[in-house]
Amino acid sequence: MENCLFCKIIAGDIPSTKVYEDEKVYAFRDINPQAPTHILVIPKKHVSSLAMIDEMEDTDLAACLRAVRLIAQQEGLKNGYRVVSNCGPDACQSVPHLHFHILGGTQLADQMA
Ligand code: DGP
Repeated sequence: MENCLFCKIIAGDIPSTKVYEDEKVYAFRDINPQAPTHILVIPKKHVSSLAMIDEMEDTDLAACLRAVRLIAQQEGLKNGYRVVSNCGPDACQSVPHLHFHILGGTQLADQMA
């Protein structure tokens, strides 16, 4: 998708610190980490948010969630981690390309909002 920041990251037009990639998924470190481990997992096929998943193949969505588990293992998040997908303005979604935040490496706040 033209003018999509995360599509440009997938294409390599904007640099990122890659932690995982397969044919359906790309994952990289968040530029503004909110935990010692903060990774973004995104589908390579553009979809703007979870609100639009009917536009996605189930296999692409499943690949993202399987990648989350693999990355958590790779990052040594043995004591747990949080997975967040901000969806729309009330959730302060700032990049309109579906992404799953993996947050971990410390005791996270009990409150989520
Ligand atoms: P959200 O607010 O849920 O839409 O999260 C978007 C995240 O994307 C936010 O935590 C910061 C991150 N981000 C924005 N621009 C870049 C970038 O150019 N590179 C990287 N690595 N992360 C970015």
